[in-house]
Amino acid sequence: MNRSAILDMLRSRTGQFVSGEELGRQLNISRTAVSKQIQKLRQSGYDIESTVSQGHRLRRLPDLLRPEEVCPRLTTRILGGELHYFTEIGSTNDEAKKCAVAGCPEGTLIITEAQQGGRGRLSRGWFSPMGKGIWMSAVLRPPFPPQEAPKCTLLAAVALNRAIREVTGIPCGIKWPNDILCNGRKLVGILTEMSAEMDAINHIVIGMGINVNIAAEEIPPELREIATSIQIEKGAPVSRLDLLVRILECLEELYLAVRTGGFDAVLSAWRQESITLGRLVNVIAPDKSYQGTALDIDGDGALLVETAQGLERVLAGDVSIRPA
Ligand code: BT5
Repeated sequence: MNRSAILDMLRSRTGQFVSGEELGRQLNISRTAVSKQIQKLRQSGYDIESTVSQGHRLRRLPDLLRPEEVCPRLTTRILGGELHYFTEIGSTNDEAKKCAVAGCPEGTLIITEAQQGGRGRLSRGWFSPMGKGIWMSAVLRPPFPPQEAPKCTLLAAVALNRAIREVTGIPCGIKWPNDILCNGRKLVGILTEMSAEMDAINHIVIGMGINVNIAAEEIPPELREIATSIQIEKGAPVSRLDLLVRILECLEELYLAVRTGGFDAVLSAWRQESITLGRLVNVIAPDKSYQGTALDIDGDGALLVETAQGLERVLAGDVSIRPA
């Protein structure tokens, strides 16, 4: 309480000193109590300078995804109604699943600055360095049947692609089913997980990993050929906060549209923003591997691939685009 009030006062005069006495007077607490809270703010990543003679000043507005920064900027009704923030965590999807089972409201978000055990599909790892990306998961409780769930990945991909293009201007596109690529390298990964009964969804967790301000040399050697970041593609860092806010707006807008009108609009937007359709692809499906031309997605979101042996319908698997 005191901490966020202190932060508000420093923020409203960013770059200027505010004396400990003034802060204490406004909040009716001692200067020692003020210093303690300032210390905690500093530990959580705020760049605050303190001097004995002048007091405290926030040097610059931080690019942290803390609730104090995010919530005042949100215009969404559902997403972010509850926001759980971590400096570091194993995996935001694991935390989101725990919250969902414990009954958290729809739209709950888990956001972290870093993940120790970030996950991709099939327990692959997800590189999630501190303060350099957006690593988050959203809990949804959609009214549609479990068979529709895989299309939530397509929905998230359209929302993410749209927001990234708008905020950064970089030429990214969607690769079926869960990647956003830029110049052939992966910028975003999406991991959708579900808990359901035969005919109803308990909850869906959509995990999103967006490489934002990672420099080329910070990408681990084993990912250098396949991964990229917005900073690398744009040639300059971008505000994670601005991007996060726009992503949540796009995601909620599409989700509300799907709840009332079904997935058709998402599927056609996906087709337009896809970089998979019309391309030669290698498919590694759970039961076999083959090559062919990606023709379309069907009403279930499955990828339709024309092969020498006929039409294949891909519901799960890895699809790589072959160089033109
Ligand atoms: C994905 O899996 O692309 C889904 C990634 C989802 C990550 C988010 S972060 C927030 C939430 N919490 C989690 O624990 N997960 C979600 P898949 O298609 O299986 O791709 C995984 C592969 O991508 C790895 O095996 C690596 O080759 C590569 N990879 C790992 N980290 C990467 C990164 N930061 N950028 C690009 N590629 C990466």
